[in-house]
Amino acid sequence: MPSNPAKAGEYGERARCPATGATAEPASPLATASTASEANASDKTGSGVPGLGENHVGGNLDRVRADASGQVLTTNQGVAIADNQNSLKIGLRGPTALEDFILREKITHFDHERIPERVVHARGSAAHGYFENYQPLSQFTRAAPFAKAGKRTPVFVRFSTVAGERGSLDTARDVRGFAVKFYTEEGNWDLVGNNIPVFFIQDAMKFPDLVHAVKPEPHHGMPQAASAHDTYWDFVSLMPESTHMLLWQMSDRAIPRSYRTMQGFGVHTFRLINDQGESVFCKFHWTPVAGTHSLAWDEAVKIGGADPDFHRRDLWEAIEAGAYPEWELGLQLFSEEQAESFDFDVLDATKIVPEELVPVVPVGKLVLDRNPDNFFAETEQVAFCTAHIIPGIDFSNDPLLQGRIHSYVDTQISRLGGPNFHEIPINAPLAPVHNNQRDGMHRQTIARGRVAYEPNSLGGGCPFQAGARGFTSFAQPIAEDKVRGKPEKFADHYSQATLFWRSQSPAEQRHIVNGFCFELTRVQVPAIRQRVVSLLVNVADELALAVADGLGIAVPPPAPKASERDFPVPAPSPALSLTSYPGDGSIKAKRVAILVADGADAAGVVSLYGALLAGGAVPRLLGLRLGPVAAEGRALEVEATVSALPSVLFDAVAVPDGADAAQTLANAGTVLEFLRDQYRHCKPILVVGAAGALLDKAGIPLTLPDGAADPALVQVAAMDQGVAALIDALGRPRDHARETDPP
Ligand code: HDE
Repeated sequence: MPSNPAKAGEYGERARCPATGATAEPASPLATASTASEANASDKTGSGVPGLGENHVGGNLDRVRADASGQVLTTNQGVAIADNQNSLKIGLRGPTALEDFILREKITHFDHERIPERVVHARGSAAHGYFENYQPLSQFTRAAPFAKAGKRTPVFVRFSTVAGERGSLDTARDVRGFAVKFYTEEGNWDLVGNNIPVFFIQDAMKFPDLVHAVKPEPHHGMPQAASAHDTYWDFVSLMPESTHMLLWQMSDRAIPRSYRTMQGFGVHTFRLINDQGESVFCKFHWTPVAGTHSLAWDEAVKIGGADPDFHRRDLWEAIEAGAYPEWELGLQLFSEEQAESFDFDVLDATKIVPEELVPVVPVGKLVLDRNPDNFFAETEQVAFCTAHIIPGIDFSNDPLLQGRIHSYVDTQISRLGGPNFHEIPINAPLAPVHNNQRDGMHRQTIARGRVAYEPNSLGGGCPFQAGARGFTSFAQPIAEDKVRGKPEKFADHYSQATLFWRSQSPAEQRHIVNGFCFELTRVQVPAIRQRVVSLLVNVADELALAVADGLGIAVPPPAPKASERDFPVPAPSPALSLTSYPGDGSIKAKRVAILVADGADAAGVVSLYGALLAGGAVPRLLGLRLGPVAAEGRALEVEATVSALPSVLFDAVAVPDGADAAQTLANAGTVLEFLRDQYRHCKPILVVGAAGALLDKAGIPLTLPDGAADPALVQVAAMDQGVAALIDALGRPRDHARETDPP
């Protein structure tokens, strides 16, 4: 069928069926119809929610969705293509004719199918979903998503790393972007946040410097997706305001287990404004329902090789499996007077507002329940802009935020090829768009009439101003000198770094020290290492000492402070430790390796497999080779080998009973290494009956280093005694008590 029904009458019978080709007869498009559409449908069944042609975003994507099922191949002009194998030649062995418009169109389009990647946050993954509001917040804001209890607003959310290029690995040590586009009926609101609540710098003026320092060094283009190099540490060591952020970046926050298990933060102080024009300050927090979980550094490095798409795959597969990722949105609301009373400046993005000062109030939840149909059209072309705000929300004067308001719109103009990127379907608001902006590259809208100015009489004065219904900036009185400089409290570079350090568990502190040691060991210039440690002296003596020790240097004198003033360090804040977010105990979408070989206890495997599936986990049978293994009268099918899907790709491992199987597995170095990595990375291990011998062979201690029982090491005589304990351990955060180096 012609793809454009409005033009159907213009096509004759001959256009329907391509001419028989010289080498192969094209299958009848009608004959392929059912198969093709089934293939397409099954592709999406896991998403649970809308199939092709349905869309949460209220239909603005439907208009442009294409489905080739049952359709004939055409050019971009809709001309049916008879032969997609051969170019047009002058004689079978002769040159190709310049007139071959079909070849030229195909190659030309291909030649131009890449767009520039994002200058930062190039590597990312995204999903559709919704935000559901708990209670009306009209006392504080007139923003549409918060208007009613139970109100759902469609969203598109993109997670990203910052430094790596588009094809770089997911598990680099890096900040993660957490950008949410709310398609509200009052226009699009983009909350473009990160998974860390503070930032490296205080003023937008320094952003290009920061990014140039962290990106691959310009002379040789190395390293990729890594901050462990001289230019980065040179810059931050000369920018003491980055110290607080450095502690977060060296912590486990920078190596999340998945996008589903990390927090998100708006970072800056924003304003909420109600119908009366009254304003409160606001900080935005996203807290994952599944809890905050991170990787071990050794694991992150190994995953980089085993599956560079680890986070992308996790997000995609969880949504396909119906284990929809969820976060709760919390707000910290405070008045201007409260802000004045704080020891820090709320306009300084290197500072948090401790939850002990202003509690986080839960106001709604975010659910991601549908994968994009097309990575390029949606995930790549989505344009988040901090300038996209709606009535009821406003900026604060945070100088970092002020610079962002310009940057995001600006960067899309070159990345997406002009000023009409708002018309790209994924960016188009649900709210109607009417203004007098016209033309430009790639304009889609056909604006009717001769009036493109305001005021006008020829167009009846339309489109007209909305007055009080429209966006109104908060009328903040300002009487100040125009200056370049910073407010006094911005000079406090260390008190919150110390607060963060003191709020970490011993294991978290160990990891921070290891993070600094790893990164600074990669730094070649000793003076840079020295300078970083001199910053840490101002944070905590024991931190500076441990890092200096790891680098084999003496602790240097503290870096000079920017202010003589003594900024108090608040009491430790539990909310700053990842241990405060254990999650809901769910095992949904967690991956469990079941190691099998000939002679494995089939009944045990089947019961474990079933219990894991019932809890929403993803069990995989792993062995030394693919195919069936004989297991007490029945065949178990090995789905992958331990070398193809190594230990780091699983959240837990189980080895069922069976003397022969245990013997075979114990003789394989890859299996022992698999178990050691599970142990080293503090993941649950279940061994049943004869499989217990593998622990000894792998050198895995049965108790924790302090002699206590290891709750994540389940050794039982029969499978039915161990399933519940494994599932329980799988639902809990990893217990780092096991961590020994080397194990
Ligand atoms: Fe960004 N940032 N940023 N940033 N940022 C971009 O916009 C910028 C900052 C963040 O998934 C760029 O579309 C400046 C803080 C995310 O598409 C660019 C400054 C936070 C994303 C840009 C900052 C962020 C970006 C590059 C300092 C956390 C990815 C491509 C003044 C609150 C969004 C693009 C996505 C992307 C500029 C600092 C988060 C160049 C100038 C602070 C999550 O416009």
